Amino acid sequence: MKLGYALGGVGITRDNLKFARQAGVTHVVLHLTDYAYKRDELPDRYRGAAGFTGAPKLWDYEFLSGVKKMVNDEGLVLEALENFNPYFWHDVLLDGPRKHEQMETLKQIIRAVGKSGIPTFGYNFSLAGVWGLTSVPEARGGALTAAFLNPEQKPIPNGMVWNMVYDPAAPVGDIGTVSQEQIWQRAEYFLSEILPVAEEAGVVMAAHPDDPPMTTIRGTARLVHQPRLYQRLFDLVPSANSKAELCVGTLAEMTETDLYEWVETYANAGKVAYVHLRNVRGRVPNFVEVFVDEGDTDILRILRILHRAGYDGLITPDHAPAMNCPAPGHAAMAFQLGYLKALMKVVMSE
Ligand SMILES: [Mn+2]
Repeated sequence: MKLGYALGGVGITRDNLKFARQAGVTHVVLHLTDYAYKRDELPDRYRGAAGFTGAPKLWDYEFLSGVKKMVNDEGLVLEALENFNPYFWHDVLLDGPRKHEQMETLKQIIRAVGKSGIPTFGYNFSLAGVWGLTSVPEARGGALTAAFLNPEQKPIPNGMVWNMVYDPAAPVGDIGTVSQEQIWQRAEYFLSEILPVAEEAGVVMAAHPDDPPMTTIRGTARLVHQPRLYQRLFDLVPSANSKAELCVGTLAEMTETDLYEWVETYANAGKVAYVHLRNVRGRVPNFVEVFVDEGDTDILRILRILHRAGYDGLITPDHAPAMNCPAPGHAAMAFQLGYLKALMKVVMSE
Protein backbone atom coordinates (compact mmCIF):
# COMPACT_ATOMS: atom_id res chain seq x y z
CA MET A 1 0.00 0.00 0.00
CA LYS A 2 1.15 3.51 -0.78
CA LEU A 3 0.32 6.79 0.91
CA GLY A 4 -1.50 9.01 -1.57
CA TYR A 5 -2.71 12.60 -1.47
CA ALA A 6 -5.21 14.50 -3.59
CA LEU A 7 -4.75 18.08 -4.76
CA GLY A 8 -7.19 20.07 -6.83
CA GLY A 9 -7.64 23.22 -8.88
CA VAL A 10 -5.82 26.23 -7.47
CA GLY A 11 -4.40 23.94 -4.77
CA ILE A 12 -2.08 22.28 -7.30
CA THR A 13 1.05 24.20 -6.34
CA ARG A 14 4.73 23.42 -5.77
CA ASP A 15 4.25 24.23 -2.08
CA ASN A 16 1.38 21.80 -1.66
CA LEU A 17 3.35 19.08 -3.45
CA LYS A 18 6.25 19.75 -1.08
CA PHE A 19 3.81 19.59 1.86
CA ALA A 20 2.67 16.15 0.68
CA ARG A 21 6.21 14.91 0.17
CA GLN A 22 7.18 16.18 3.62
CA ALA A 23 4.26 14.26 5.17
CA GLY A 24 5.54 11.02 3.65
CA VAL A 25 3.26 10.89 0.61
CA THR A 26 4.69 9.09 -2.43
CA HIS A 27 1.76 9.19 -4.91
CA VAL A 28 -0.56 12.01 -5.94
CA VAL A 29 -4.10 12.23 -7.34
CA LEU A 30 -4.99 15.47 -9.12
CA HIS A 31 -8.36 17.13 -9.68
CA LEU A 32 -7.57 19.46 -12.57
CA THR A 33 -10.83 21.38 -12.21
CA ASP A 34 -11.19 24.29 -9.80
CA TYR A 35 -14.61 23.26 -8.52
CA ALA A 36 -15.24 26.62 -6.78
CA TYR A 37 -14.37 28.73 -9.87
CA LYS A 38 -16.46 31.95 -9.96
CA ARG A 39 -18.91 30.52 -7.41
CA ASP A 40 -19.79 33.97 -6.09
CA GLU A 41 -20.48 35.41 -9.55
CA LEU A 42 -23.19 32.90 -10.51
CA PRO A 43 -26.83 33.99 -10.94
CA ASP A 44 -29.09 33.50 -7.90
CA ARG A 45 -30.86 30.45 -9.32
CA TYR A 46 -27.58 28.52 -9.00
CA ARG A 47 -27.16 29.17 -5.29
CA GLY A 48 -25.50 26.16 -3.66
CA ALA A 49 -23.57 25.16 -6.81
CA ALA A 50 -19.91 24.33 -6.28
CA GLY A 51 -18.89 26.71 -9.05
CA PHE A 52 -18.66 27.43 -12.79
CA THR A 53 -16.93 25.02 -15.18
CA GLY A 54 -15.41 27.78 -17.33
CA ALA A 55 -14.31 26.65 -20.79
CA PRO A 56 -11.09 24.74 -20.16
CA LYS A 57 -8.66 23.89 -22.94
CA LEU A 58 -8.61 20.21 -23.83
CA TRP A 59 -6.56 18.07 -21.43
CA ASP A 60 -4.16 16.97 -24.16
CA TYR A 61 -0.79 15.23 -24.04
CA GLU A 62 1.20 18.46 -23.96
CA PHE A 63 -0.79 19.82 -21.00
CA LEU A 64 -0.87 16.54 -19.05
CA SER A 65 2.80 15.77 -19.51
CA GLY A 66 3.59 19.25 -18.15
CA VAL A 67 1.42 18.60 -15.09
CA LYS A 68 3.07 15.21 -14.61
CA LYS A 69 6.54 16.75 -14.84
CA MET A 70 5.67 19.24 -12.11
CA VAL A 71 4.62 16.37 -9.81
CA ASN A 72 7.70 14.28 -10.68
CA ASP A 73 10.00 17.28 -10.11
CA GLU A 74 8.83 17.31 -6.48
CA GLY A 75 9.76 13.64 -6.06
CA LEU A 76 6.20 12.31 -6.38
CA VAL A 77 4.38 9.93 -8.72
CA LEU A 78 1.21 11.07 -10.51
CA GLU A 79 -1.03 8.03 -10.00
CA ALA A 80 -4.40 9.33 -11.11
CA LEU A 81 -6.50 12.18 -12.39
CA GLU A 82 -9.89 12.45 -10.75
CA ASN A 83 -13.07 13.69 -12.48
CA PHE A 84 -13.74 15.16 -15.88
CA ASN A 85 -14.64 18.84 -15.83
CA PRO A 86 -18.44 18.83 -16.50
CA TYR A 87 -17.71 21.20 -19.40
CA PHE A 88 -16.32 18.19 -21.29
CA TRP A 89 -19.21 15.79 -20.68
CA HIS A 90 -22.42 17.54 -19.52
CA ASP A 91 -24.41 16.16 -22.45
CA VAL A 92 -23.08 12.64 -21.85
CA LEU A 93 -24.52 12.87 -18.34
CA LEU A 94 -27.70 14.64 -19.46
CA ASP A 95 -28.23 12.70 -22.70
CA GLY A 96 -28.12 16.03 -24.52
CA PRO A 97 -27.62 16.90 -28.20
CA ARG A 98 -23.82 17.14 -27.96
CA LYS A 99 -23.29 13.78 -26.27
CA HIS A 100 -21.58 12.01 -29.21
CA GLU A 101 -19.28 14.96 -29.85
CA GLN A 102 -18.42 15.16 -26.13
CA MET A 103 -17.85 11.40 -25.98
CA GLU A 104 -15.13 11.86 -28.62
CA THR A 105 -13.56 14.55 -26.42
CA LEU A 106 -13.54 12.18 -23.44
CA LYS A 107 -11.81 9.55 -25.57
CA GLN A 108 -9.15 12.07 -26.59
CA ILE A 109 -8.59 12.88 -22.91
CA ILE A 110 -8.21 9.21 -21.93
CA ARG A 111 -5.77 8.59 -24.80
CA ALA A 112 -3.71 11.58 -23.61
CA VAL A 113 -3.83 10.31 -20.02
CA GLY A 114 -2.44 6.96 -21.15
CA LYS A 115 0.20 8.51 -23.39
CA SER A 116 1.35 10.69 -20.47
CA GLY A 117 1.90 7.58 -18.35
CA ILE A 118 -0.87 8.30 -15.83
CA PRO A 119 -2.31 4.87 -14.94
CA THR A 120 -5.74 5.75 -13.53
CA PHE A 121 -8.68 8.05 -14.21
CA GLY A 122 -11.34 8.46 -11.51
CA TYR A 123 -14.86 9.46 -12.50
CA ASN A 124 -18.22 10.01 -10.86
CA PHE A 125 -21.16 9.35 -13.18
CA SER A 126 -23.63 11.59 -11.41
CA LEU A 127 -26.20 14.25 -12.31
CA ALA A 128 -26.65 15.97 -8.96
CA GLY A 129 -23.01 15.39 -7.96
CA VAL A 130 -21.82 15.97 -4.43
CA TRP A 131 -24.69 18.06 -3.13
CA GLY A 132 -26.48 19.12 0.04
CA LEU A 133 -23.61 19.10 2.51
CA THR A 134 -23.47 21.82 5.13
CA SER A 135 -20.72 22.85 7.50
CA VAL A 136 -21.35 22.08 11.18
CA PRO A 137 -19.08 22.13 14.28
CA GLU A 138 -19.75 18.45 14.97
CA ALA A 139 -16.41 16.69 14.68
CA ARG A 140 -14.30 16.10 17.82
CA GLY A 141 -13.61 19.25 19.81
CA GLY A 142 -16.19 21.21 17.80
CA ALA A 143 -14.19 21.03 14.57
CA LEU A 144 -16.07 22.36 11.53
CA THR A 145 -16.98 19.54 9.19
CA ALA A 146 -19.33 18.50 6.39
CA ALA A 147 -22.69 16.97 7.25
CA PHE A 148 -25.71 15.80 5.29
CA LEU A 149 -28.88 16.61 7.21
CA ASN A 150 -31.50 15.67 4.62
CA PRO A 151 -32.09 19.19 3.24
CA GLU A 152 -35.02 20.25 1.05
CA GLN A 153 -34.33 19.18 -2.55
CA LYS A 154 -35.19 21.53 -5.41
CA PRO A 155 -34.87 20.42 -9.07
CA ILE A 156 -31.56 20.99 -10.89
CA PRO A 157 -31.81 24.22 -12.93
CA ASN A 158 -30.96 24.17 -16.65
CA GLY A 159 -27.32 24.86 -17.44
CA MET A 160 -26.10 22.82 -14.50
CA VAL A 161 -24.99 19.24 -13.84
CA TRP A 162 -22.66 17.52 -11.33
CA ASN A 163 -23.33 20.49 -9.03
CA MET A 164 -21.47 22.80 -11.41
CA VAL A 165 -22.84 25.39 -13.82
CA TYR A 166 -21.72 24.99 -17.43
CA ASP A 167 -24.12 27.46 -19.07
CA PRO A 168 -25.23 30.37 -16.85
CA ALA A 169 -27.26 31.74 -19.81
CA ALA A 170 -29.39 28.57 -20.13
CA PRO A 171 -33.18 29.14 -20.42
CA VAL A 172 -35.04 29.36 -17.12
CA GLY A 173 -36.43 26.01 -15.96
CA ASP A 174 -35.04 22.75 -14.68
CA ILE A 175 -33.80 19.42 -16.03
CA GLY A 176 -36.76 17.53 -14.54
CA THR A 177 -36.59 14.02 -13.16
CA VAL A 178 -34.27 11.23 -14.29
CA SER A 179 -35.15 7.59 -13.53
CA GLN A 180 -32.92 4.71 -12.44
CA GLU A 181 -33.42 3.14 -15.85
CA GLN A 182 -32.30 6.32 -17.61
CA ILE A 183 -29.17 6.83 -15.53
CA TRP A 184 -28.09 3.19 -16.07
CA GLN A 185 -28.69 3.52 -19.82
CA ARG A 186 -26.55 6.64 -19.93
CA ALA A 187 -23.80 4.94 -17.92
CA GLU A 188 -23.90 1.99 -20.29
CA TYR A 189 -23.43 4.28 -23.28
CA PHE A 190 -20.51 6.04 -21.57
CA LEU A 191 -18.78 2.82 -20.47
CA SER A 192 -19.28 0.98 -23.76
CA GLU A 193 -17.61 3.92 -25.54
CA ILE A 194 -14.83 4.73 -23.06
CA LEU A 195 -13.68 1.31 -21.82
CA PRO A 196 -12.30 -0.01 -25.14
CA VAL A 197 -10.32 3.24 -25.45
CA ALA A 198 -9.12 2.96 -21.85
CA GLU A 199 -7.99 -0.64 -22.47
CA GLU A 200 -6.03 0.40 -25.53
CA ALA A 201 -4.52 3.40 -23.70
CA GLY A 202 -3.62 1.37 -20.60
CA VAL A 203 -5.81 3.46 -18.30
CA VAL A 204 -7.99 2.13 -15.48
CA MET A 205 -11.37 3.85 -15.19
CA ALA A 206 -12.24 4.08 -11.48
CA ALA A 207 -15.84 4.76 -10.48
CA HIS A 208 -16.56 6.82 -7.37
CA PRO A 209 -19.85 5.97 -5.62
CA ASP A 210 -22.57 8.60 -5.26
CA ASP A 211 -21.94 11.00 -2.40
CA PRO A 212 -24.29 11.41 -0.58
CA PRO A 213 -25.54 7.89 -1.43
CA MET A 214 -29.25 8.67 -1.58
CA THR A 215 -31.47 6.79 -4.08
CA THR A 216 -32.28 10.09 -5.75
CA ILE A 217 -31.05 13.66 -5.28
CA ARG A 218 -33.01 16.63 -6.63
CA GLY A 219 -35.25 14.28 -8.60
CA THR A 220 -32.40 12.51 -10.38
CA ALA A 221 -31.56 8.86 -9.76
CA ARG A 222 -28.14 7.95 -8.40
CA LEU A 223 -25.99 5.20 -9.93
CA VAL A 224 -23.90 3.48 -7.21
CA HIS A 225 -25.82 4.33 -4.03
CA GLN A 226 -25.57 0.88 -2.41
CA PRO A 227 -22.46 -1.33 -2.25
CA ARG A 228 -24.11 -4.11 -4.28
CA LEU A 229 -24.60 -1.74 -7.24
CA TYR A 230 -20.87 -1.84 -7.99
CA GLN A 231 -21.40 -5.38 -9.31
CA ARG A 232 -24.14 -4.10 -11.60
CA LEU A 233 -21.73 -1.44 -12.86
CA PHE A 234 -18.93 -3.98 -13.48
CA ASP A 235 -21.38 -6.30 -15.28
CA LEU A 236 -22.86 -3.49 -17.38
CA VAL A 237 -19.78 -3.36 -19.61
CA PRO A 238 -17.26 -5.98 -18.44
CA SER A 239 -13.63 -4.89 -18.62
CA ALA A 240 -10.42 -5.49 -16.67
CA ASN A 241 -10.00 -1.68 -16.84
CA SER A 242 -13.28 -0.98 -15.03
CA LYS A 243 -12.66 -0.67 -11.29
CA ALA A 244 -13.87 1.11 -8.16
CA GLU A 245 -12.55 4.31 -6.69
CA LEU A 246 -13.26 2.94 -3.24
CA CYS A 247 -14.54 5.81 -1.12
CA VAL A 248 -14.79 4.14 2.27
CA GLY A 249 -16.68 7.08 3.79
CA THR A 250 -19.35 7.05 1.10
CA LEU A 251 -19.80 3.26 1.37
CA ALA A 252 -20.13 3.60 5.14
CA GLU A 253 -22.95 6.14 4.59
CA MET A 254 -25.00 3.62 2.57
CA THR A 255 -28.00 1.99 4.25
CA GLU A 256 -27.26 -1.57 3.15
CA THR A 257 -23.63 -1.34 4.18
CA ASP A 258 -21.70 -4.56 4.33
CA LEU A 259 -18.58 -2.43 4.25
CA TYR A 260 -15.89 -4.88 5.46
CA GLU A 261 -17.30 -7.73 3.38
CA TRP A 262 -17.44 -5.49 0.32
CA VAL A 263 -13.82 -4.37 0.75
CA GLU A 264 -12.64 -7.96 1.18
CA THR A 265 -14.54 -9.26 -1.84
CA TYR A 266 -13.54 -6.54 -4.27
CA ALA A 267 -9.95 -6.10 -3.06
CA ASN A 268 -9.49 -9.85 -3.56
CA ALA A 269 -11.03 -9.55 -7.03
CA GLY A 270 -8.51 -6.80 -7.92
CA LYS A 271 -11.37 -4.36 -8.50
CA VAL A 272 -10.13 -1.58 -6.20
CA ALA A 273 -8.24 1.06 -8.20
CA TYR A 274 -7.49 3.34 -5.27
CA VAL A 275 -8.90 4.25 -1.89
CA HIS A 276 -10.39 7.41 -0.37
CA LEU A 277 -10.31 7.01 3.38
CA ARG A 278 -12.35 9.07 5.82
CA ASN A 279 -14.54 8.31 8.79
CA VAL A 280 -18.21 9.23 9.26
CA ARG A 281 -20.90 9.06 11.90
CA GLY A 282 -24.36 8.00 10.76
CA ARG A 283 -25.76 7.02 7.37
CA VAL A 284 -28.05 8.63 4.83
CA PRO A 285 -30.22 10.57 5.22
CA ASN A 286 -28.21 11.94 8.19
CA PHE A 287 -24.46 11.72 8.57
CA VAL A 288 -21.50 13.77 9.71
CA GLU A 289 -17.94 13.48 8.39
CA VAL A 290 -15.57 13.18 11.36
CA PHE A 291 -11.86 12.75 12.08
CA VAL A 292 -10.32 9.57 10.68
CA ASP A 293 -9.91 8.08 14.18
CA GLU A 294 -13.49 8.67 15.39
CA GLY A 295 -16.79 7.69 13.77
CA ASP A 296 -18.40 4.39 12.86
CA THR A 297 -15.70 2.79 10.70
CA ASP A 298 -12.79 0.71 12.03
CA ILE A 299 -10.06 2.13 9.79
CA LEU A 300 -7.40 -0.31 11.03
CA ARG A 301 -9.69 -3.21 10.10
CA ILE A 302 -10.20 -1.76 6.59
CA LEU A 303 -6.44 -1.43 6.07
CA ARG A 304 -5.86 -4.99 7.34
CA ILE A 305 -8.45 -6.39 4.94
CA LEU A 306 -6.93 -4.47 2.02
CA HIS A 307 -3.38 -5.56 2.81
CA ARG A 308 -4.31 -9.23 3.31
CA ALA A 309 -6.13 -9.15 -0.02
CA GLY A 310 -2.86 -8.10 -1.64
CA TYR A 311 -4.01 -4.55 -2.34
CA ASP A 312 -0.94 -2.54 -3.36
CA GLY A 313 -2.55 0.74 -4.42
CA LEU A 314 -3.03 4.15 -2.86
CA ILE A 315 -4.56 5.02 0.48
CA THR A 316 -5.52 8.69 0.22
CA PRO A 317 -7.08 10.71 3.01
CA ASP A 318 -10.49 12.05 2.01
CA HIS A 319 -12.23 15.17 3.34
CA ALA A 320 -11.29 16.06 6.90
CA PRO A 321 -12.74 18.33 9.57
CA ALA A 322 -10.97 21.70 9.77
CA MET A 323 -8.71 22.28 12.77
CA ASN A 324 -8.66 25.57 14.69
CA CYS A 325 -5.36 27.14 13.70
CA PRO A 326 -3.96 29.44 11.00
CA ALA A 327 -3.94 26.56 8.43
CA PRO A 328 -7.13 24.56 9.18
CA GLY A 329 -7.04 22.41 6.03
CA HIS A 330 -3.34 21.64 6.06
CA ALA A 331 -3.34 20.80 9.75
CA ALA A 332 -6.26 18.41 9.26
CA MET A 333 -4.53 16.70 6.34
CA ALA A 334 -1.21 16.44 8.16
CA PHE A 335 -3.04 14.73 11.03
CA GLN A 336 -4.84 12.30 8.71
CA LEU A 337 -1.68 11.52 6.73
CA GLY A 338 0.33 10.83 9.89
CA TYR A 339 -2.39 8.63 11.32
CA LEU A 340 -2.82 6.62 8.12
CA LYS A 341 0.92 6.31 7.57
CA ALA A 342 1.35 4.83 11.04
CA LEU A 343 -1.54 2.37 10.64
CA MET A 344 -0.23 1.32 7.22
CA LYS A 345 3.17 0.61 8.75
CA VAL A 346 1.56 -1.55 11.45
CA VAL A 347 -0.58 -3.48 8.97
CA MET A 348 2.23 -4.02 6.47
CA SER A 349 4.53 -5.37 9.19
CA GLU A 350 2.00 -8.03 10.28
MN1 LIG B 1 -14.54 10.11 -1.93
